[in-house]
Amino acid sequence: MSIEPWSRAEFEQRLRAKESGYHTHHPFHLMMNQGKLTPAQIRGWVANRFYYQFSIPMKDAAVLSNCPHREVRRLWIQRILDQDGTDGEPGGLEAWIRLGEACGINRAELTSLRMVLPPVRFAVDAYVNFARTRPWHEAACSSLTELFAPQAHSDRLATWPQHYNWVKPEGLEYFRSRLSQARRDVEHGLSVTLDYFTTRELQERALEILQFKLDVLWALLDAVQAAYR
Ligand code: AHQ
Repeated sequence: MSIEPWSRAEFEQRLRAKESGYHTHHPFHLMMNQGKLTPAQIRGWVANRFYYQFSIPMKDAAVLSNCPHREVRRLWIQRILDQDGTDGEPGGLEAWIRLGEACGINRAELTSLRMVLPPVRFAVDAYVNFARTRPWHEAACSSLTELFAPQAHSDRLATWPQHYNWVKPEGLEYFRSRLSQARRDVEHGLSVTLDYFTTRELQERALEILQFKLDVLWALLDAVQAAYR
């Protein structure tokens, strides 16, 4: 006997309820918001998160390469432009490199990826490989942790100037840029997820996928916290 699918509204609610496992609740992130991190810990976080940011455009290109629907690709491709930049715009990766410079990490050191910890590489590569090997709508669903990202960015914008005033203020530009970009991305990602995960079994799978991605983000902070005591 097949179980009835959740309504669209209930399915969305259950996706949003996964916020309780988001990395803003990780001890390292709580210490960040409370101003308890040392410069070395902030720099360790920036250098390791750079590997995540660096990998996002390749993840999104993997989604595009697996997606046969023009109307989805023409929206999804904007994510790559946001990060890699266009003629007029330096893009998110450049903004993250400038965050590194604002924290005292030089461009060559950050982009060399020499500071990236093995577990961080492992977690981020798992995310990129997920997008390469799973159907495109599963990879789209996995980006929905960004439902909760605007809160993370606004927390940083609210607390870093006060707690980490040694970081040059222009370095925070990346967080500002994501407030609107993340909201627009999740609007598309959510509508795709609600449209394509339509049976109860698929809806349960979507929650599993979201948990996988929450684990990627959580594992990244576990590694940074362990390495930068
Ligand atoms: O800066 C972030 C970003 O560009 C993305 C893309 C998106 C995805 O496709 O998985 N996820 C994501 C995230 C970004 N910043 C993280 C943060 O805490 O600053 C949050 C992260 C996410 O929620 O997945």
